[in-house]
Amino acid sequence: MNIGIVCYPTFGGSGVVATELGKALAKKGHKVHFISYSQPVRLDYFSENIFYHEVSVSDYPLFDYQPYELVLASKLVDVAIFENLDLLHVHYAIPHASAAYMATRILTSKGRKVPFITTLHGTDITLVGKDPSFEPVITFAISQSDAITSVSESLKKDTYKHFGVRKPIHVIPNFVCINDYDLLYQKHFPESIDKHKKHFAPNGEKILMHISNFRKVKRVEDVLQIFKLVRKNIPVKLLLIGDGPERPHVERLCRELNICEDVKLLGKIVSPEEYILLADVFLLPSETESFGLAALEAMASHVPVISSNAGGLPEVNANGISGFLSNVGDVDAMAQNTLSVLQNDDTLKSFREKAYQQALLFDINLILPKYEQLYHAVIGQKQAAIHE
Ligand code: GMT
Repeated sequence: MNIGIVCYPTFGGSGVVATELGKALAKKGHKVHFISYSQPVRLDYFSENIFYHEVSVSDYPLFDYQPYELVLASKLVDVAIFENLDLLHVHYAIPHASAAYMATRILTSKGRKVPFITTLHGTDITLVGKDPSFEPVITFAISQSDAITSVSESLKKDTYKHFGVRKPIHVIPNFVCINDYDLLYQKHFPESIDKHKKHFAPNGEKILMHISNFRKVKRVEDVLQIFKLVRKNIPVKLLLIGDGPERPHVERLCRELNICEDVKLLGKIVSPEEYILLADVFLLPSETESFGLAALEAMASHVPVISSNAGGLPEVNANGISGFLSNVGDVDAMAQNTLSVLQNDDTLKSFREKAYQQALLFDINLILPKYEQLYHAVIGQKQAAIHE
């Protein structure tokens, strides 16, 4: 197949999933055209099957706001015709679904039928999309998609609840390439992991880790509160990876809680996988989380997860198995759970193994065929419609 993938190129989970999906499709022989306003951060290599088309928006002085969506729609038309695309797969509804809708209608007017699939990732539904300033357009564009997917049952439910969408939504969970994680683990375990752990935890302290975009919804302040409670009981260090609007607040709170000497903010890291290997426990106390890709990446790295039970997290983190779930904001329970995972080496080892086993359920080899099947179905439907 010849597939156009539209995504955000940044560190966010939707861009990561879209890029990893495209790379895996290309490995299976499909031609994959990434279309975005800059090269996706995880698009770290090119092959004969991978192409990148940049959407560049000119800076006309007339506009206070540059019309990115229109430029994207025009680019989609251009790439679809020139590259003879079989379908478009857009990740994150805003504004990708409406741009794809417009592009496919323009293509129809030119006698080309190109279906589009919208994958809902989370905040496009739970936060931004619900906003009345977007809602009518989002509802319409999602409903006009030839197929809709969501990354969890929870997000599917939220979409039906908040939007007037009537079409079926296919749940296709996010994934990791277990083989890549295995290779990395085998390369570093145990010598190199121990060596690098010493860098951050010189006296054998346990390492807690959190990775996010430091937005309010991630409740990074809860991470600090959990850490403080755990630190009262056992020697620990906290590594924070990522950056975003909450960072100054997080830095202030570190000082207020008097924990700065044991907390390290590492900022944005393009490939955090090597760092995750250093963690003993991964913390994700989010307010809402449609899936929690970061939690899955931790589990694939043999790291148990202490998380909230928001959104799709219970579909990813198996309570009492790969880690523990607690109500949003219950930092006492999350600290207790962290301590119970870390209570002794055998318990930690067992949680590590079970976290990894749970991650195997989300291996790309199990998930990729679900997308391929959907692509075939959607292309087939479109062709049948042409011949009617
Ligand atoms: O986590 C974020 O805020 C980024 C956001 C995105 O769209 O890039 O993540 C969402 O999509 C990820 C990939 O499907 C999911 O793993 C995250 O759970 C989801 N974030 C939220 O729902 C808050």
